[in-house]
Amino acid sequence: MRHLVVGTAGHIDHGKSALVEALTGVHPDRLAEERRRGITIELGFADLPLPPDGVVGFVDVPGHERFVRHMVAGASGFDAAMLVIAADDGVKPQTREHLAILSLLGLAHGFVVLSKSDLVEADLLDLVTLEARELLAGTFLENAPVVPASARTGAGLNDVREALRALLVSVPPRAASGVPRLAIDRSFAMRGFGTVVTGTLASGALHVGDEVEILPSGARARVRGLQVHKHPVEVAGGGRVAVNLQGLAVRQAPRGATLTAPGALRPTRRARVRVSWLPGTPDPARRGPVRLHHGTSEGDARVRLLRDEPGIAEVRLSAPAVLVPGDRFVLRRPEPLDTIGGGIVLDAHPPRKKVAGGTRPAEETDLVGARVRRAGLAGIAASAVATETGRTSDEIEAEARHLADRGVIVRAAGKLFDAASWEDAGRAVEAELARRHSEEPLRAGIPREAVRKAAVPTMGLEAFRALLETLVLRGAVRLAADRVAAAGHEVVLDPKDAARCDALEGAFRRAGLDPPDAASTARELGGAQGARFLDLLVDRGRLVRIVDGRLFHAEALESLRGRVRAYAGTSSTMDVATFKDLAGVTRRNAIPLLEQLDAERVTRRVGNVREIVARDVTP
Ligand SMILES: Nc1nc2c(ncn2[C@@H]2O[C@H](COP(=O)(O)OP(=O)(O)O)[C@@H](O)[C@H]2O)c(=O)[nH]1
Ligand SMILES: [Mg+2]
Repeated sequence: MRHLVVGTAGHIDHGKSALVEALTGVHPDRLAEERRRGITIELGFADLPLPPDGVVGFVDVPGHERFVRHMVAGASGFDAAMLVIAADDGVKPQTREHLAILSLLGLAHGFVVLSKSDLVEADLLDLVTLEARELLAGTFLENAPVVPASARTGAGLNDVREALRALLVSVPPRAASGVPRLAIDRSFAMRGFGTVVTGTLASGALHVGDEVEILPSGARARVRGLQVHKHPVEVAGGGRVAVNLQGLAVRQAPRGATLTAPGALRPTRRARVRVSWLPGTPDPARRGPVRLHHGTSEGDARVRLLRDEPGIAEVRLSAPAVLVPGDRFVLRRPEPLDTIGGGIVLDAHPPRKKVAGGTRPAEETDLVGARVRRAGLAGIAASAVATETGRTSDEIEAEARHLADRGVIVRAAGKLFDAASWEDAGRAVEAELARRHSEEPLRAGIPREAVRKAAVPTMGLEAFRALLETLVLRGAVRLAADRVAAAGHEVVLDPKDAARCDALEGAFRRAGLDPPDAASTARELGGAQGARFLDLLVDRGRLVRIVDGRLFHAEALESLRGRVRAYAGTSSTMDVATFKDLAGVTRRNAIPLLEQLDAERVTRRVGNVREIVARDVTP
């Protein structure tokens, strides 16, 4: 069944609470003090079933100027508004202020009641209707019905009900998709049940049994029970919701806090916003300290207008708030107390500095793309984009796929990268390789980590590996072990150097598993460039540096592996003495060679023996 949250609005004593009572039979003033003084202080709640179309849940707000903040807290959860203007009193300050607040909060639906119609003659009613129309011109209520009614005589109440019914069938339901978000407007302990919080579910859905998080505190709890407009449900996807929380004290879930899914959102103290001021707001008030009302929370804030971007500002909050792009807020000044403006959140986690290259951070239309651009070569996980933008990881993943298909972003190593930055990174790697190759023409390959640090230091190891793989696929680079080289790079030796290099290799080949001391052999056979030739032989895979740092000829090691694998036909394990005989090496060489085979996962050490892991398939 359709549930619609309709909030009252209007000046004090204009008959809002009386109208709600006349319609629902429930007096919305809950507090003893409210009844004694005859004024509404807190939000009141009452339901009006309108079968077969659904239920209207009224949120009755106080009209007194001192309690406007309670009105703002309630208004953030309205689906539609019922603006009440007393026919015998006309438009008054809080009529205007409430209408301004509803407009700033982006409300789009509602109607007007000219209340206490029993107190005026027809011609006066016409006059007030004119006054109301003038007030509504240019607002979201411009074309809304204006309905005269009397809570006292009941005149016009049917018209009010029909206006409500029209809203019930026409106002689009809130998105049950996305991150569940409920701004808590009441929290209390219920005997035998524990903590109950209420509010309007702005997006997403809640299920009985869900784990939830209260922000900004981060306290966790479990949903024990749910009610929508006072009816127990298993799943709530909009409307006024009461949530019974298990494992949480009332004070841990106060009004103003946000109930959401664990880890789905991140509180912030800074936001980039589009701000609009109510007419007549003086400049100092715009700059001065303000109260920022958002959802059911409020706090001190400062607004810094950005000189080169009209209408855009950065707000700094004195305490963390749960803001999400697209959220509306209201700004009030403390002295004299008044609503001065409001706006819409563009980016709840803006960068500290302007991004080099002048790309604007997070425009409303391109939240994912902008965040990915900003992340640069560090990349950003879809889950991080989700918590900063208030959307689910699934939604971000879907958009990322879409952007990747269009070639705007690149998905690699579990992160999202800006395609242009990714291309730049590839070019930086190629440029670095070209530079290193020309500096050290005798080196067949450059250690990957050295290339990463020089070319793309902000890129993570895994992303860099992925980048190299794309460059390999493009035929731009070649990989060998932990080295990388430009695809076109060849080490060209003159005949004399080639002979020296061959001699050096020959010495290691002949020595087999008892290799000579590398440094002195290199000097002896390779001359001044000897060390370079050794590197070259390693790069070319002719020599292999084993775990203890010594160099062996690759063929000697390969034949050793073959012998070990073949031995697996005799026994699956092998002790050091057996290995010594098998390899024909001294004990001094046996231990490091075994450790090398362990590292290569040819063997595995189990106590004092080796298990042969990599066995010949055919004996
Ligand atoms: N004559 C008349 N008095 C009304 C009507 N509605 C409310 N009142 C009176 O107006 C006063 C203020 O009403 P209330 O509902 O508390 O106003 P609120 O501050 O807007 O909630 C009360 O004394 C009501 O009895 C009405 O339709 N006709
Ligand atoms: Mg009232």
